[in-house]
Amino acid sequence: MTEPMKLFYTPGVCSLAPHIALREAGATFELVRVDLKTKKTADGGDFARLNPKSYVPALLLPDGNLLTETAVLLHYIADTWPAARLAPPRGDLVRIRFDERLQFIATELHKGFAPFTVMPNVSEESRRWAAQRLADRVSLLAEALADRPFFHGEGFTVLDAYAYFALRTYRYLLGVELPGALGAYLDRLSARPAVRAALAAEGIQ
Ligand SMILES: N[C@@H](CCC(=O)N[C@@H](CS)C(=O)NCC(=O)O)C(=O)O
Repeated sequence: MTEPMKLFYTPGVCSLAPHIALREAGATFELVRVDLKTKKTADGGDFARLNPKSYVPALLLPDGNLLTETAVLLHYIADTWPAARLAPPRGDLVRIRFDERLQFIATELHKGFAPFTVMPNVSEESRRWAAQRLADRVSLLAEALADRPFFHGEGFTVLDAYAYFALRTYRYLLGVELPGALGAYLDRLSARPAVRAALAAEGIQ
Protein backbone atom coordinates (compact mmCIF):
# COMPACT_ATOMS: atom_id res chain seq x y z
CA MET A 1 0.00 0.00 0.00
CA THR A 2 1.34 3.46 -0.87
CA GLU A 3 1.85 6.00 1.89
CA PRO A 4 -0.61 8.91 1.96
CA MET A 5 0.68 12.37 1.17
CA LYS A 6 2.01 14.32 4.13
CA LEU A 7 1.35 17.97 4.88
CA PHE A 8 4.08 19.59 6.97
CA TYR A 9 2.40 22.29 9.02
CA THR A 10 2.70 24.55 12.04
CA PRO A 11 -0.48 25.43 13.91
CA GLY A 12 -2.21 28.62 12.75
CA VAL A 13 0.31 29.76 10.13
CA CYS A 14 0.01 29.76 6.33
CA SER A 15 -0.01 25.94 6.14
CA LEU A 16 -3.60 26.29 7.38
CA ALA A 17 -4.62 27.24 3.81
CA PRO A 18 -3.58 23.97 2.09
CA HIS A 19 -4.72 22.08 5.18
CA ILE A 20 -8.26 23.46 4.74
CA ALA A 21 -8.08 22.88 0.97
CA LEU A 22 -7.08 19.21 1.41
CA ARG A 23 -10.06 18.69 3.70
CA GLU A 24 -12.41 20.50 1.31
CA ALA A 25 -11.08 18.26 -1.49
CA GLY A 26 -11.74 15.10 0.52
CA ALA A 27 -8.09 14.09 0.15
CA THR A 28 -6.40 11.41 2.23
CA PHE A 29 -3.35 12.89 3.93
CA GLU A 30 -1.30 12.84 7.10
CA LEU A 31 -0.35 15.89 9.13
CA VAL A 32 3.22 16.28 10.30
CA ARG A 33 3.76 19.06 12.80
CA VAL A 34 6.89 21.19 12.45
CA ASP A 35 8.54 23.30 15.15
CA LEU A 36 9.69 26.38 13.24
CA LYS A 37 12.26 27.28 15.91
CA THR A 38 14.08 23.96 15.99
CA LYS A 39 13.12 22.92 12.40
CA LYS A 40 12.27 19.49 13.77
CA THR A 41 9.12 17.49 13.15
CA ALA A 42 7.02 16.23 16.07
CA ASP A 43 8.69 12.81 15.83
CA GLY A 44 12.19 14.36 15.90
CA GLY A 45 12.74 14.30 12.12
CA ASP A 46 15.01 16.84 10.44
CA PHE A 47 12.62 19.13 8.54
CA ALA A 48 15.41 21.40 7.28
CA ARG A 49 17.01 18.42 5.61
CA LEU A 50 13.80 17.33 3.93
CA ASN A 51 12.98 20.92 2.91
CA PRO A 52 16.04 23.17 2.56
CA LYS A 53 13.72 26.20 2.54
CA SER A 54 12.96 25.28 6.18
CA TYR A 55 9.50 26.79 6.11
CA VAL A 56 5.99 25.42 5.99
CA PRO A 57 3.84 24.46 4.20
CA ALA A 58 5.40 21.52 2.39
CA LEU A 59 3.50 18.66 0.82
CA LEU A 60 5.27 15.34 0.42
CA LEU A 61 3.67 13.30 -2.35
CA PRO A 62 3.62 9.48 -2.23
CA ASP A 63 6.22 9.37 -5.06
CA GLY A 64 8.69 11.39 -2.97
CA ASN A 65 8.16 14.77 -4.64
CA LEU A 66 8.10 17.63 -2.16
CA LEU A 67 5.97 20.63 -3.13
CA THR A 68 6.43 23.99 -1.45
CA GLU A 69 4.94 27.50 -1.73
CA THR A 70 1.40 27.96 -0.45
CA ALA A 71 -0.07 29.14 -3.77
CA VAL A 72 1.49 26.20 -5.62
CA LEU A 73 0.08 23.71 -3.11
CA LEU A 74 -3.34 25.28 -3.54
CA HIS A 75 -3.13 25.01 -7.34
CA TYR A 76 -1.98 21.41 -6.99
CA ILE A 77 -4.87 20.50 -4.68
CA ALA A 78 -7.48 22.23 -6.88
CA ASP A 79 -6.16 20.57 -10.04
CA THR A 80 -5.74 17.11 -8.48
CA TRP A 81 -9.30 16.96 -7.12
CA PRO A 82 -11.29 18.74 -9.89
CA ALA A 83 -14.59 17.26 -8.69
CA ALA A 84 -14.31 19.42 -5.56
CA ARG A 85 -14.44 22.53 -7.80
CA LEU A 86 -11.80 24.36 -5.80
CA ALA A 87 -10.67 26.45 -8.80
CA PRO A 88 -12.07 27.26 -12.25
CA PRO A 89 -10.73 25.01 -15.02
CA ARG A 90 -7.46 26.07 -16.69
CA GLY A 91 -7.40 27.39 -20.22
CA ASP A 92 -9.03 30.80 -20.22
CA LEU A 93 -8.93 34.24 -18.67
CA VAL A 94 -11.23 33.25 -15.80
CA ARG A 95 -8.50 31.03 -14.37
CA ILE A 96 -5.84 33.66 -14.99
CA ARG A 97 -7.91 36.21 -13.02
CA PHE A 98 -8.34 33.60 -10.28
CA ASP A 99 -4.57 32.99 -10.19
CA GLU A 100 -3.99 36.75 -10.13
CA ARG A 101 -5.97 37.06 -6.90
CA LEU A 102 -4.25 34.04 -5.34
CA GLN A 103 -0.91 35.65 -6.14
CA PHE A 104 -2.12 38.96 -4.70
CA ILE A 105 -2.88 37.26 -1.39
CA ALA A 106 0.53 35.53 -1.43
CA THR A 107 2.68 38.54 -2.19
CA GLU A 108 0.70 41.57 -1.04
CA LEU A 109 -0.85 40.18 2.15
CA HIS A 110 0.94 37.04 3.33
CA LYS A 111 4.42 38.44 2.72
CA GLY A 112 3.33 41.84 3.99
CA PHE A 113 2.97 40.45 7.52
CA ALA A 114 6.74 40.25 8.04
CA PRO A 115 7.09 43.57 9.94
CA PHE A 116 4.58 42.20 12.48
CA THR A 117 5.99 38.68 12.75
CA VAL A 118 9.58 37.83 11.88
CA MET A 119 11.29 41.25 11.65
CA PRO A 120 12.77 42.40 14.96
CA ASN A 121 13.45 46.10 15.66
CA VAL A 122 11.15 47.54 13.02
CA SER A 123 10.76 51.29 13.56
CA GLU A 124 7.35 52.72 14.44
CA GLU A 125 7.32 54.64 11.15
CA SER A 126 7.99 51.49 9.10
CA ARG A 127 5.31 49.64 11.00
CA ARG A 128 2.78 52.38 10.32
CA TRP A 129 3.73 52.37 6.64
CA ALA A 130 3.39 48.56 6.45
CA ALA A 131 0.06 48.65 8.32
CA GLN A 132 -1.36 51.25 5.91
CA ARG A 133 -0.21 49.24 2.92
CA LEU A 134 -1.87 46.12 4.29
CA ALA A 135 -5.06 48.06 5.07
CA ASP A 136 -5.19 49.33 1.46
CA ARG A 137 -4.85 45.79 0.14
CA VAL A 138 -7.47 44.42 2.52
CA SER A 139 -9.84 47.18 1.35
CA LEU A 140 -9.35 45.99 -2.22
CA LEU A 141 -10.34 42.49 -1.12
CA ALA A 142 -13.43 43.89 0.63
CA GLU A 143 -14.43 45.63 -2.63
CA ALA A 144 -13.79 42.45 -4.61
CA LEU A 145 -15.90 40.32 -2.28
CA ALA A 146 -18.72 42.91 -2.13
CA ASP A 147 -21.86 40.92 -1.32
CA ARG A 148 -20.76 37.64 -2.87
CA PRO A 149 -20.54 34.61 -0.57
CA PHE A 150 -17.04 33.64 -1.82
CA PHE A 151 -14.25 35.31 -3.75
CA HIS A 152 -14.93 33.30 -6.87
CA GLY A 153 -18.70 33.55 -6.94
CA GLU A 154 -21.07 31.04 -5.40
CA GLY A 155 -18.76 28.22 -4.35
CA PHE A 156 -15.80 27.83 -1.96
CA THR A 157 -12.42 27.67 -3.73
CA VAL A 158 -8.76 27.53 -2.67
CA LEU A 159 -8.83 31.33 -2.91
CA ASP A 160 -11.10 31.32 0.13
CA ALA A 161 -8.77 28.93 1.97
CA TYR A 162 -5.86 31.38 1.45
CA ALA A 163 -8.02 34.42 2.21
CA TYR A 164 -9.17 32.73 5.42
CA PHE A 165 -5.59 32.38 6.68
CA ALA A 166 -4.58 35.87 5.49
CA LEU A 167 -7.56 37.82 6.83
CA ARG A 168 -7.59 35.94 10.13
CA THR A 169 -3.89 36.63 10.57
CA TYR A 170 -4.25 40.27 9.54
CA ARG A 171 -7.01 40.85 12.08
CA TYR A 172 -5.00 39.13 14.82
CA LEU A 173 -1.66 40.81 14.11
CA LEU A 174 -2.98 44.32 13.57
CA GLY A 175 -5.81 44.06 16.12
CA VAL A 176 -8.29 45.70 13.75
CA GLU A 177 -11.80 45.06 12.47
CA LEU A 178 -12.09 43.82 8.91
CA PRO A 179 -13.77 46.27 6.51
CA GLY A 180 -17.03 45.71 4.63
CA ALA A 181 -18.37 42.20 4.46
CA LEU A 182 -15.03 40.56 5.30
CA GLY A 183 -15.82 40.03 9.00
CA ALA A 184 -19.05 38.18 8.22
CA TYR A 185 -17.25 36.28 5.45
CA LEU A 186 -14.62 35.07 7.90
CA ASP A 187 -17.31 33.98 10.36
CA ARG A 188 -19.08 32.06 7.60
CA LEU A 189 -15.89 30.30 6.60
CA SER A 190 -15.14 29.46 10.25
CA ALA A 191 -18.41 27.52 10.37
CA ARG A 192 -17.52 25.25 7.44
CA PRO A 193 -16.93 21.63 8.50
CA ALA A 194 -13.55 21.48 6.73
CA VAL A 195 -12.35 24.68 8.40
CA ARG A 196 -13.56 23.56 11.83
CA ALA A 197 -11.87 20.19 11.35
CA ALA A 198 -8.60 21.84 10.28
CA LEU A 199 -8.60 24.21 13.26
CA ALA A 200 -9.39 21.34 15.63
CA ALA A 201 -6.65 19.15 14.15
CA GLU A 202 -4.15 22.00 14.59
CA GLY A 203 -5.36 22.59 18.15
CA ILE A 204 -6.31 26.24 17.54
CA GLN A 205 -9.55 28.23 17.74
N1 LIG B 1 6.99 31.65 0.17
C1 LIG B 1 6.42 30.75 1.14
C2 LIG B 1 6.55 31.38 2.50
C3 LIG B 1 6.02 30.47 3.59
C4 LIG B 1 6.18 31.09 4.95
O1 LIG B 1 6.43 32.31 5.10
N2 LIG B 1 6.03 30.25 5.98
C5 LIG B 1 6.16 30.70 7.34
C6 LIG B 1 4.91 30.44 8.14
S1 LIG B 1 3.54 31.37 7.50
C7 LIG B 1 7.32 29.94 7.97
O2 LIG B 1 7.36 28.73 7.93
N3 LIG B 1 8.28 30.69 8.53
C8 LIG B 1 9.42 30.13 9.16
C9 LIG B 1 10.70 30.58 8.54
O3 LIG B 1 10.67 31.31 7.52
O4 LIG B 1 11.73 30.20 9.06
C10 LIG B 1 4.98 30.42 0.80
O5 LIG B 1 4.32 31.23 0.15
O6 LIG B 1 4.51 29.33 1.18
